[in-house]
Amino acid sequence: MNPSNSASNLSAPMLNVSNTQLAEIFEEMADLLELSGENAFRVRAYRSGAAAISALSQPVSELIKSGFDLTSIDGIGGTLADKSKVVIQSGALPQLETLRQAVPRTLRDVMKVPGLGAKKAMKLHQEVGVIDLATLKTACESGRVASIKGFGKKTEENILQNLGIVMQAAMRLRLDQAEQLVVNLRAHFDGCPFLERIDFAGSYRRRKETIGDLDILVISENAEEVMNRFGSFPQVHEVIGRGETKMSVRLNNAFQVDLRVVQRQSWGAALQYFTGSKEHNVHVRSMAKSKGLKISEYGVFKETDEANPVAGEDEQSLYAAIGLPWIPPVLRENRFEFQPSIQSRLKNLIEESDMLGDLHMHTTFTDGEATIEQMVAAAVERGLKYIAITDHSKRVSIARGLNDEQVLAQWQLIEQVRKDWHGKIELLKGIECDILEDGTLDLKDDTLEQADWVTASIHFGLKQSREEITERILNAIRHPFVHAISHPTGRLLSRRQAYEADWPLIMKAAKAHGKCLEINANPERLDLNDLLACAAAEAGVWLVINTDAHATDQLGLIKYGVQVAQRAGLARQSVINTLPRAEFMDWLKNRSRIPSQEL
Ligand code: DGT
Ligand code: CA
Ligand code: CA
Ligand code: ZN
Repeated sequence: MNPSNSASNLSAPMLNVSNTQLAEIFEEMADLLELSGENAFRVRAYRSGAAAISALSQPVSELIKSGFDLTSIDGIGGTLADKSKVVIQSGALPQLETLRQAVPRTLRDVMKVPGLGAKKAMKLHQEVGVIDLATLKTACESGRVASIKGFGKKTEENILQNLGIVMQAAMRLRLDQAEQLVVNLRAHFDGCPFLERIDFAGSYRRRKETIGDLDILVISENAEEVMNRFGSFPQVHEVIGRGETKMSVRLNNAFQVDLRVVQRQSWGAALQYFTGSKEHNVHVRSMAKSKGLKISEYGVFKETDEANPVAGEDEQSLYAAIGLPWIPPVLRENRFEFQPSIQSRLKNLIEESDMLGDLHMHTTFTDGEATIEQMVAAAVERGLKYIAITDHSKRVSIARGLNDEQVLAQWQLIEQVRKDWHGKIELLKGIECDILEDGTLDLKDDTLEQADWVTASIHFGLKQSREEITERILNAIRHPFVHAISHPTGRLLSRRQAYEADWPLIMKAAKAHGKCLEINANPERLDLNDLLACAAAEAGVWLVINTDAHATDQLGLIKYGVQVAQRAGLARQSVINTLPRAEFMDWLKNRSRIPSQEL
C-alpha cells in the first residue's frame, strides 16, 4: 500500500451534478454575496435560480446535454444559465471558490439565526470575531455581543435563546427513534373517540434514514378535540402554532411534530401531499397538469371544475388519475418511480419476507448478549433458512475479539450445534474479520480458509486517506477467502461521517471477484445507504442485507435494511441472502452465480 496523501485531498470533479447540488451551490452563492454586502438584486437572482432548479423535474445535466435553452426557465437568466453549464461540466464554480476565501462559509448558519440576517452576522464577524454558531454562543455568553453598537443586552439575550432552538433544530431523529415516538403517539391517541383515522406521513412514511419532523394526518369531525388531545401528549414542551385544522408542537427533545386534520374525501390527496417528497410531488403535479388535471392536498380536480374532485379519497385513485400504479412511499424521491420500467420494478421490489438468511451476527463469544444456541433458535423462530455466526476478530479488543485459536474452537462448537438443527436451518461458521490499517486481514489465511463465510470490515484507522481506505477495501475484496465487506462506509448516523473511498472502483472489484457488499440494517448504520446500494446493484454487485445483531431481538432490525434496499429500488434478485438455502449453499461452493440484472 502506498501511504501517499498527495492526491487525496484534491476534490475530484463531480461526475453527476444533481439538481439539488446545483441549487445548493447557487444558494451558497446567494448567502455569501449577501454577507459580503452585494446588491440585493444580484443576491435575489441566485436565490430564484436555486428555487427554479430545485423545482425542475428533469436533471439540468440532461437538459444541457440535449441543448435545451435554460433561460426559458422562469427564474434563470443568461448569467445563471452559463454558470449552470460551468458547474455541470467542471463540478465547481470559480466565483464561489473566491467568495469562500473572503467570507467564512459557516457565517451562513449565523445569518439564519432568527433576528440576525446577513448585515448583523457580518457585523458580529467583524466586531467580535464570530465565525459560526459556536463562536456566536461564546460571544453572547461573555457579554461581548451586548457591547457592540446597536446590539445591547436585550438583543444578546434574544440571540442566545434563538441560538438554542436553532442548534437543536439541526437535530434529526434516526428512523428507529422516530418509530418509537410514533408508537408512543399512537398509544396516546388510542381510544380518542373523535379520531376516525390516523397516519404518519412525510419522510417517516418514506422510511428515510433520519427524520426532520414528524407529520401526522388525521380524519376527524372534531378538530378541536383532536388538537387538545395532541397538546396533552406528555412529551410536548410547547405549542408552536395552532389553527383551525393544524397544529405544531415542539417536544422536550426539541423535535417538532405537525398535525393536520383533513376531510374524509381528501384523505388520499392529503396523505400523498404530506408524504412527499417535495420533488416527487412536483413531478406528480406536472404530470397531472399535462392531463388537464390539478392535484392539491384536497383532491384531484379537472382544471375546468375546481369544486368537484375526480379522485383523491385514497392514494390509488390519485395515482390512477395520472396513469400511474400506486407508488410505495419508499420510492417517492423522484429517482426512478416515473420511469416506464416502474411496473416491473414494483413486481420485483424486495420485501422483508424475501429475506431467508442473515450473515452477520455476534454472540457471547465477543460482544453479543446471546449464546450461539439462542441466536440459532431465534433465527429459526423468525423463519430464516441459513445464518452465519460472525464474531469479531482480535483487533477489536474492546469487544474481546477472537484470535485464530479461539475462533477455530468456536467453529468446532458450531459444528456440534449444527447437528441439533439439521434440516431446520443451515448454521455457518463465520467471522467478521478486521481489515487492518495496512490492508492485511486480522486472522491467518489458514484459519480463514476453514470458515464458511468471512465478512471483512474496518473498525480502526478510519482517518486514513481516501486512497489508503480504498486500497484496504480492495485488498479485502481480492482476498480469496473473503465473501463480503460489512458496513462498507463506516458511518454512524449523527455521530460519525462515512470515510471517503473510491466506490465505483470498489464496486467494480467486488463484481469482478464475485464479492458481496453489505447493507448493514442497524438503524445507527444503514450502511451502504440507499444511493450507494443502488449504484452497487447497477454495477452488478451482489448486495447482502444483514442485521449485525448483538442480541436475539435485533434480528428484527432486518426491516430497516430492507427499507434501504427498497429506497434503492432493489429487486430481490440483487440480494444474495434472498436465495433459497440450496442455491445460496451452491453459490458459497463455486460462486459462479451473478446477480440477475432484471428489474
Ligand atoms: P423532513 O421532515 O425534513 O425529514 O422531510 P419531509 O419530507 O417530511 O418534509 P416536510 O416535513 O417539510 O414536509 C412533508 C411533506 O409535505 C413533504 O415531503 C412534501 C410536502 N411539502 C411540504 N412543503 C412543501 C412545499 O413547499 N412544496 C411541496 N410541493 N410539497 C411540500
Ligand atoms: Ca417531516
Ligand atoms: Ca413537517
Ligand atoms: Zn459486526
